[in-house]
Amino acid sequence: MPAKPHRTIRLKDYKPASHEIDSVDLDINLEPEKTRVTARLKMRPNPARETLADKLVLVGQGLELVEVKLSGRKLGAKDYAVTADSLTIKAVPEKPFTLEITTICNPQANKALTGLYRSRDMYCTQCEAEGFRRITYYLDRPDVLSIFTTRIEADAEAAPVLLSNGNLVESGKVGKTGRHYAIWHDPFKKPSYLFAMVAGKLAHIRDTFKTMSGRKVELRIYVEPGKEDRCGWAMDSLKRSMAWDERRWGREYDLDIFMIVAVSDFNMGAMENKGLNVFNDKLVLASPETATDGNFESIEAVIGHEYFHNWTGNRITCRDWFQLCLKEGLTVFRDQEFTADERSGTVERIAAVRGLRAAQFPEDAGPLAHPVRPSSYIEINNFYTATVYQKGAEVCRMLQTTLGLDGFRKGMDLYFERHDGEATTVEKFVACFEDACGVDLKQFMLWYSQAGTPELVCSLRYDTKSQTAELTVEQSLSPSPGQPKKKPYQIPLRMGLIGSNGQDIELQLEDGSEPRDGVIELTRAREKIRFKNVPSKPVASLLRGFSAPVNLTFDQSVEDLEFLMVHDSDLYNRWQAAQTYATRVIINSMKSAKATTQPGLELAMALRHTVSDESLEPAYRAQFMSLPSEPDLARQIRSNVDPAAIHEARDRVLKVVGQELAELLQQLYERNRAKGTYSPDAANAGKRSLRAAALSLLVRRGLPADITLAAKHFGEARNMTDQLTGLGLLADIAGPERTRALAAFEKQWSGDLLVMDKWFAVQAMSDLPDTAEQVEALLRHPLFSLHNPNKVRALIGSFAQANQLNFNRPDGKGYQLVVSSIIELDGFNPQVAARMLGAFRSWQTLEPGRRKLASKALETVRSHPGLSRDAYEIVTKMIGSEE
Ligand code: 0A1
Ligand code: ZN
Repeated sequence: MPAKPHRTIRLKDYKPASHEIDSVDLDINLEPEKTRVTARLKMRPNPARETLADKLVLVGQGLELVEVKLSGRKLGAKDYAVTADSLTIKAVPEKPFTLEITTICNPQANKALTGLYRSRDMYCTQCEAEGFRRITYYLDRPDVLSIFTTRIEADAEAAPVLLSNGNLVESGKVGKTGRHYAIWHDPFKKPSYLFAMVAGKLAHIRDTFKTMSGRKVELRIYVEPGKEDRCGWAMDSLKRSMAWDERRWGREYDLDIFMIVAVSDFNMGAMENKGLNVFNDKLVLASPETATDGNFESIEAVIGHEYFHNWTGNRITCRDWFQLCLKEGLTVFRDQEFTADERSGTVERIAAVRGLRAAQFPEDAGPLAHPVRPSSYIEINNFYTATVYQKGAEVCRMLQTTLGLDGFRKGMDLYFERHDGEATTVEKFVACFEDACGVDLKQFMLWYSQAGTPELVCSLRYDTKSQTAELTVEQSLSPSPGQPKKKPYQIPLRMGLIGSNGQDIELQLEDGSEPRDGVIELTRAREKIRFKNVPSKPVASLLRGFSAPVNLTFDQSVEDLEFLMVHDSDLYNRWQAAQTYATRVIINSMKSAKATTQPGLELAMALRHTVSDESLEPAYRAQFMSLPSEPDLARQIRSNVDPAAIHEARDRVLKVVGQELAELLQQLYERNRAKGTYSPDAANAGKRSLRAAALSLLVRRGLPADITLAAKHFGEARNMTDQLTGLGLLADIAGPERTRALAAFEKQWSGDLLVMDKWFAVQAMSDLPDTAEQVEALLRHPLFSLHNPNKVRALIGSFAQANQLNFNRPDGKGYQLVVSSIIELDGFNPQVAARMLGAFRSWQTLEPGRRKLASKALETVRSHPGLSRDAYEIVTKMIGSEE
């Protein structure tokens, strides 16, 4: 029997809270197994309430209730009712009152890593989305904003550092008890999900930042003692984030101190708690020896992301969890713009689109599809998705593309002005752009309510006589769960027409007007756009910069693609043309594996021009050479997917490309050697990535010399980027070099758990045939632990989500392995378990044999007794139940 159904929460049922909370005084008395929390809440009926305010229902979970006082009077057992997840005070006055609640919780036993828990010896909290209710009974919802004052008391030796949101107002010893305390006050109203508290033995580095109005802000990064020397990059990223938010959006920091704490056990990447960001340590700690260029870049992006939340999320928060994209989509958009400005705009755009296509497109095409603003959920933690985050960011980007940079900025300024200090909605956000720019965005709102990736089918006709080019665009949208019929979107299509000389032709519409920045606004299911004064047959470059999150079908000849790869003034679309070309070659070679003996020859020639163009950034050329991934190809094939056939065909083509370009690749490899000491900046990282891309294609040839070169790259590496590049390549090649390299890496890094995550991941991603067995063995490795989410993601996540070949092994071994780990994990950490289940999101696109095995594996999960609400929601949607 399936697990019992759980309650569905719906957007349309939103009702304001019964009460407001003017202030919260928390007194947290830390003990590993019995932490006593007293919450003093100053409350009053909410003027916006739709129900009577004569009783009060608070939520709470896993709490032991000690005492409740209403305006100073201790309540008797008959005055309140306690259930597994609530505390109801049966009668409260319909005027301001004080409620004092004392509860006990057990941080040591909290393995779900939400609420108050312990990571190693540290105490820390994670309250988004609904963790605060595990600390005390409360109106734990984002539209209840309050002023928090937090007193923390703990053993002075076990927890010398005591932190919470806001500014420190007092600290001292508690008599002669060996305990001490600190009192923090946050002057900004906030919802409970932004509350945080950290206590433990922590070291810190510090710096200061002078804001644009001249205020001095103290900056601190707290880490496990001994790790201080790995915090420099995070601090540098923080200061650049603060400066960028001022420069680009006019947004200044508002407290006297900004703190970041790195913790080892964390369900997600990081958390934007007001003035006290808590981070997964892998997104803080970096040194050249222990972190890759990719890690450095993620640290910069996530430090930026959490910092930018201070305005988009904290100062202006969400009315309810359905509005999650209001803070997340917007903040991802902001962090992407930050990366683009700090590094290279095109390279960032390519990376963002790769990420979107890899994570969000499959979500949108499968059983977990949901709109950027979902209309229902069972467990909100399941909605921290690629759709809410990444597609949500694309929606903001489209607004910017449609309104222009200045128009978008005006709308943002109005949003900050109108809604500062509020919990608001997507409608109110979009209204700011309508009002600031005098436009109607009604149709645009569909991007928030319809799921699925639109299909754009385009064709171009040229008429020599009238010198006109006519572009026909049809948009369509397939049904998705709960949405059988869809309406056409407003889509900003950025485009160009390129003349035979390789130059862009000035776009002139029929009425003589010129589209701004080459952007055409599509609004109908089918439309024709005519361009006049086009002197000769042009080549069209459509969806420049990926101006909308759609699938584009445009029947272009190989010659046109080759032309675009060389001439398109839009570098993003040059890259896209190469991807489209390569996809076509690989898929064709699958269809006629025998007929084409050398698939990829022409592709190699076409790549050569751009790859060897020294005027282009190395990082861009590296992206240009990174041909479509196996999941990229599976997405194009769409149904009856055979991952092994894809792997084989891709391998075959890449081998030819490696052989054909060998001389050029060797040159690139030699000439881009970094000189001097390691620097993580974009230019140096770009060189390393170009060398890595060249080496990876060379190794495809499978020659003994290539394997020696990969082993040498590994052995001579002076930084983690090069070391891991070498190890990753060797991990796919059975033989003594592989064994030696893995053993050497383990020996060198077994004392560093973060670095060991890379060792687990590299093996889990191997395409060797016994990878599933290796992963199974690694689950028993002494350094592996299901209790550490980073380890779970490194081993199980990498295998299930980044190893299409072996996860989908035709005998079902991959599925079984993953499912049994997920079931065990679900017993104590449902959030991470449910996330891992996402690996099955495309199971229905597989060929029948694998589909059957995947379905069986999912059934095993569904029928597991005691399945969490988190996993239940995902698995039932995935299978398509009666729900
Ligand atoms: N708001 C965070 C994401 C986040 C969500 C839930 C968490 O707890 C399980 C933790 C972090 C962000 O966007 O960075
Ligand atoms: Zn965020």
